Amino acid sequence: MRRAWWKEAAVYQIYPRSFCDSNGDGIGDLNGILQKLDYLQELGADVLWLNPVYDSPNVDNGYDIRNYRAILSEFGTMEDFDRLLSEVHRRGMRLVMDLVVNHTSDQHPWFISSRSGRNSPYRDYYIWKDPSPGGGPPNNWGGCFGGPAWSYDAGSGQYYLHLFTPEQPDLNWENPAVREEVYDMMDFWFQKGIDGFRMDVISMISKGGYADGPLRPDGLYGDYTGQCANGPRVHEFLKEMNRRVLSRYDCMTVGENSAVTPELACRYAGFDEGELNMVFHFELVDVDGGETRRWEREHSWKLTDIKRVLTRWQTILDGRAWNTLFWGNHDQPRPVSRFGDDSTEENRVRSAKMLALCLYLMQGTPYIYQGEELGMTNTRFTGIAEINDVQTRNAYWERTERLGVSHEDMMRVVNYISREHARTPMQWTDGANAGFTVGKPWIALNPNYPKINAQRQLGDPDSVYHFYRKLLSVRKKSDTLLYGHYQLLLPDSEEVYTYTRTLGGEQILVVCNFTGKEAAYSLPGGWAGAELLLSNYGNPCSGTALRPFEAFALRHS
Ligand code: TEU
Ligand code: CA
Repeated sequence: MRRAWWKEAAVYQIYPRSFCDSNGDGIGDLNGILQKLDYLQELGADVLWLNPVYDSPNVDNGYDIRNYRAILSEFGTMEDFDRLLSEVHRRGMRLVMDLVVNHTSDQHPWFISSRSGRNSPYRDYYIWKDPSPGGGPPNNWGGCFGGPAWSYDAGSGQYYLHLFTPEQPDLNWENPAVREEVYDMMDFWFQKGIDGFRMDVISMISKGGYADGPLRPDGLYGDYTGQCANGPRVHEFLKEMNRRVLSRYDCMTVGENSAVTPELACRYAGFDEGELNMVFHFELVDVDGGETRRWEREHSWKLTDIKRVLTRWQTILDGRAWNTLFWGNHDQPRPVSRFGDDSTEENRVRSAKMLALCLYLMQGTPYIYQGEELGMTNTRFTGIAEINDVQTRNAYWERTERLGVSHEDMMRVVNYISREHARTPMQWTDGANAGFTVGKPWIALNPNYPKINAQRQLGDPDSVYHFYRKLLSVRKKSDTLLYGHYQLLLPDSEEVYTYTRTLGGEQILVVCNFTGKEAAYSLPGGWAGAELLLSNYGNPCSGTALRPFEAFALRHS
């Protein structure tokens, strides 16, 4: 058991644009976050991760960075940032920034110069290729957010690569000067005192060739994943980054790694590899096809698939690397609507608590996305005009216009899976605009805020909020929960997820009913009379059945 503060911490993810607006312009900002630090500390958040707050034209809400060393003016100033950082530290919490270095904005000075001509000193900062011999883009790759992954520049007669939108050109990591710039910039933020980075699509920085990819399910473009994810030099680059920057600070790092397996995670985040501390994988949020088949009609999941994924990650990483635990983030719909049940108030509250107990008592660092601790739900969209997110908008147009999907079918999928659900403002009170802003919010609120809000839950000891608080404190006080081995029980049940955590002579039993009905269950031998650590019903399981969405943890030594 190797202790580390980032293994024992709980991370709270803040989407600054939608968290709290301090000056009435309808956009959340740094001073808004500052106002809520007591709330976050009370909850038990140890680390705050901020989605990008850098200067950006906001084509992809900050994931298109124009200046890595400046704060977006809508969010405040560098003085505001410095004050926020010192107030976070004063409370004994830590602050982690988003590092977006697979690509920049097309408005970044490097790209403006790069695009100015083949002789620009910055030309090789990006990935430029000649047209294919028959004319047209160098290969068939499609961008992650629709359209081709290449855009033509008439001035120089070449194409540049962008795995996301055309306004997010990919940096050329083969160029050592690019890597130096990145390390320098990271150093700039560490010198300010930040405590780490969440690294955006970091598994994509090394490209392994430019051949056509297999056609995607939509048939429109080729898939670049095989050549761009986990490319040939990615470990070399991360080891270099670690040597040059990360190893010099007491920091935490988490890579966002699409297409990562547990075996690969042991390389990226292996204890002795000298790369990253943890990685996000997408196998859990992909059990309903939500990543690979995001815009397809049907989405459903099975509890046995969830168990299979989590058990593989819990088992393979144990003792070798460290897990991240998350049900959602700013790119995913709300977990309670997706994996729980938001159809009645009773089920919403119970299932939100059950999901938290089930996942956050596993081995790994919990990542709680803002509003999850209130059991915030998906909202309802009736048309694409209500949606800001570039991914959802592009998918809507591509699929309705080019693939003939009907508006109704497309909106049904959007209402299930769009990442816009996660971006409706944080619900603080039952007052105007949920207390998020006194102005006009940049994005519509979920109309359920008069019922679901922080103020109300703070005053209710049975709320989802208080359950999260208790859960995080129970986790932090128990070495068995932090470091114990995981073992799955009842692998074939589609109703009950149950597992143990064991360390030395102590064992903890976790039992969760994933259904809104009673589920047959009896405690394994020896557990009757064990200490109840936590339950979403407030009392131990009775008899031979679990109540709807019942979840509890027992300890015995
Ligand atoms: O997302 C990476 C990524 O792979 C996305 O395609 C993700 O699967 C998708 O958004 C799910 O809806 C990261 C950021 O988290 C995302 O917000 C950015 O838009 C993207 O990178 C580009 O920087
Ligand atoms: Ca504001």
